[in-house]
Amino acid sequence: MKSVIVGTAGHIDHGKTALVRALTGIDADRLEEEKRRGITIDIGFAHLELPMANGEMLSLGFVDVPGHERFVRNMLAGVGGIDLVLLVIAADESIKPQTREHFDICRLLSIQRGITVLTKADTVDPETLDVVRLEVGDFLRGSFLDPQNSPVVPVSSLTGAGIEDLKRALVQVASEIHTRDSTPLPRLPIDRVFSMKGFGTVVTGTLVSGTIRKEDELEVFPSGQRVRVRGVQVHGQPEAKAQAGQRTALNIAGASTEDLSRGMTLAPPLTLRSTQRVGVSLSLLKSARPLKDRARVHFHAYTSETIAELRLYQAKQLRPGENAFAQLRTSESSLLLPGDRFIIRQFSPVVTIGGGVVLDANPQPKAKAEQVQSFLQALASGSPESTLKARVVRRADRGLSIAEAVAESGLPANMIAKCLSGSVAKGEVVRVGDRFTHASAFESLKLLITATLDRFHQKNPLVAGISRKELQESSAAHPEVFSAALESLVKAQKLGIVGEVVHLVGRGVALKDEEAESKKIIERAFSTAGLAVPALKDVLADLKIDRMRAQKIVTLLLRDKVLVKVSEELVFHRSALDNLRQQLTMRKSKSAKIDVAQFKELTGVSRKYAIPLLEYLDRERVTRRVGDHREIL
Ligand SMILES: Nc1nc2c(ncn2[C@@H]2O[C@H](COP(=O)(O)OP(=O)(O)OP(=O)(O)O)[C@@H](O)[C@H]2O)c(=O)[nH]1
Ligand SMILES: [Mg+2]
Repeated sequence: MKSVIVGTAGHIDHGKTALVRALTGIDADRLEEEKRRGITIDIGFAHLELPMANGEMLSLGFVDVPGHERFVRNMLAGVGGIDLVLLVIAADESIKPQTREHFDICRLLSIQRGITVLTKADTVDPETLDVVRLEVGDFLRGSFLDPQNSPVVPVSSLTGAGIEDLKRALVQVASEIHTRDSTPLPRLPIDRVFSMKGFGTVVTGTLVSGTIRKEDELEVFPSGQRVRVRGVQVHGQPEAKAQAGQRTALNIAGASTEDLSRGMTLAPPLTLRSTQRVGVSLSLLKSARPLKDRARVHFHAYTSETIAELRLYQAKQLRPGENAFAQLRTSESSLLLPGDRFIIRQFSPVVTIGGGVVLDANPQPKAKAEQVQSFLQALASGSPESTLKARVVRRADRGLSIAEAVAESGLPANMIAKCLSGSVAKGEVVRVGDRFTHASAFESLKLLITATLDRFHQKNPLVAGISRKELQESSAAHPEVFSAALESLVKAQKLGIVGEVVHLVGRGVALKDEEAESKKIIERAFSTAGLAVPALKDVLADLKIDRMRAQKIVTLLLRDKVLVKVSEELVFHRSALDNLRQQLTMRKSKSAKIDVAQFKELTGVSRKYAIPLLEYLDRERVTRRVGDHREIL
């Protein structure tokens, strides 16, 4: 059975509740105070089944809203999930302030279809009714309720005149509405919470997407509490499941009425995230005052309501009638997903000033304004495929996992893989396990890896390569994406991996056996010599390898500070110099002064070594020359 949610809209006392009763036989004013005062305060509900032209039944769920200007926020809680609006205008009063405001809200929420109902037709003569028709026609021209494409039906809820015409119009318009897709993740914005004897906690709402079944586990957003669905009711009847577009009541286990309230949302556990920042496309009404960057506004989405601060990307203010991409920072978290419509109202005095659509509920920290704007542009104009691709591009070499894509888009996991499969096949997107990376980011990562290796090899000609871990830490890439990039470079024979060490092919060749052995010989010759070092050329002359290769090894030992050059001719082992420093520090406790003779005596070296060593120590600021002796510092 096709289910459509019908909402009323219109000025106070124009006959919305009376109309719903004339259609359904149900009084949607359920509160005692409403009955006493004869006005609607909070949203009320009713339902009706009508046969369609094809013989199938049509299920209509009604959300009746209050017209009083003080209760617009309650109206907003009801209007969020509706498919079709009945714009109620009393024939004896015509267009009034909340006619305009409710109509603006419907347009801003992008409600696609509706019927204009001229109520209280019994109270005016035919000429007056014609005048009202003309006025209303002018008012609605060019909108989704333009009388050229959408019915205008005069009725009297008192006499019943026109009610059958209205039912026919409802069937006609409702049958043209696309059935909501019940496959995406279910989301139920809560509009009422109460406790029922023998049942416990009950929540109601319009199921805006997906399907909820008995025994489903759900998460409460933003509190994070887990609940279980004990029972499902649709229009007061127990059902095995509720589907998108149905007024739904759930009997809940795991939460009390105090834990839950209007504005919270029920959705599958561990898949989505609440947010306090959303990238949006925002429209300001022509009737609004200019809205400055950083202005505070009331933010309404589905049944939730919070305060938000506006962040504009380009201008300092948004002028009446303008649209812009912007970020809204809400004071409270709520569950919002791309495609969700919202309304903003002026902070004070509170009037509706604009609204729009959520494009991105996961703004990335520190993103540049221009990048964000072009990203939002791509989201605003794209299909699920292209918007997902834009999300992949945004994540660069961090990649976008399926779980992240689900949380960002609200699409179920199987849809994500399906949407991206075309791009993967074309090579535009690289899939690594459960993660997607745009091909250009993947190529850049490979370039970054080879450039890092190239720099490393240049600086370290005698080192085999860079450790895989160190190389990975030099990039921000996701480890899985990084590994895939390495693998791809290995496959392309650009680089090699030996154990944990990565090198560019043809570079960073490890020391050959005889070179490694020679390195050891040189090192040993100097470490055993202490300060009485041999001449470097003598040590090298004894090696089995040629002079060029021997010189390479010395360069390496000097670079790694195993050997230290004290003068053109003299090279010492680091350990010998460390010992010397220690000796001097110990001597300092006796006397801070030392001359060349005393130095020779202390170290046992000849004058040929003593002078260069003392000059080296001066340079190292271990000693300072004062006249013909040194001061130990
Ligand atoms: N004569 C006549 N009176 C009507 C008609 N429809 C509603 N009324 C009367 O108008 C008054 C207001 O009707 P409601 O249906 O409560 O108006 P409403 O639009 O729901 O008002 P709010 O919910 O407070 O915004 C009631 O006294 C109704 O009996 C109608 O078609 N003809
Ligand atoms: Mg009412």
